[in-house]
Amino acid sequence: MNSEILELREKLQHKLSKSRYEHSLSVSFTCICLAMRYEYPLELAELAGLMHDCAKCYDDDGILKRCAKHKIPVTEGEKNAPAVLHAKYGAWLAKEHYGIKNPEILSAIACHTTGKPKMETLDKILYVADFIEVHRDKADHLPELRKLAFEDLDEALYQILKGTLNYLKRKGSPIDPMTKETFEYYHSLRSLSDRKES
Ligand code: DGI
Ligand code: FE
Ligand code: FE
Repeated sequence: MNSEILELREKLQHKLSKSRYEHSLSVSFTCICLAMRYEYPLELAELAGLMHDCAKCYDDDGILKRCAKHKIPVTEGEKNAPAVLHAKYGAWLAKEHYGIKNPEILSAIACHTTGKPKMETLDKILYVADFIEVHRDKADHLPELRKLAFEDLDEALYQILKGTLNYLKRKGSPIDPMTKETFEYYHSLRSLSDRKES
């Protein structure tokens, strides 16, 4: 077995809470399954899943401060919805602290919370895996979404984006414009592509 992944698991286990570490492992395994289905390199998917929440050892304020310290640009939208920033800061941490160099992995970590227009395969795999992993139990329609993820990755991505935006609106949470932009991009793609109404 690849020793890099074992070493990273050990490091993360010491940094993250027990439940966050378990979530990271589950996302990692779910990424592997989706990578098998969508013919993406398994070990890259495994690593992206493992590392995606590596910044969750800090709270939102701690992340904002660290972004300032390391001169990582933070948008107004991110300042207003700092919960999304662990993704961008996580990509920085994965590169600078954990030595991950692969740009596809870093991209997937960076956009795993808001998504972004024109996502690549690993971006989509991680975004979807984060939502459907085995210990997630709060979202609606999880059984259907889990099945859909293995039938049509783009449609699963779209449904998760739609559900997330509705959830944030219902809760009155601040929405990062990137979350909306991603939804609108995939909404228009879907309208162009075919028959789907809902
Ligand atoms: O870190 P996780 O909890 O595993 O998952 P995540 O990184 O996808 O974060 C999930 C939360 O992020 C979920 O409750 C929805 C929220 N989120 C996504 N886009 C936005 C957002 N929260 C706010 N406030 N604004 C957003 O634009
Ligand atoms: Fe996250
Ligand atoms: Fe996560």
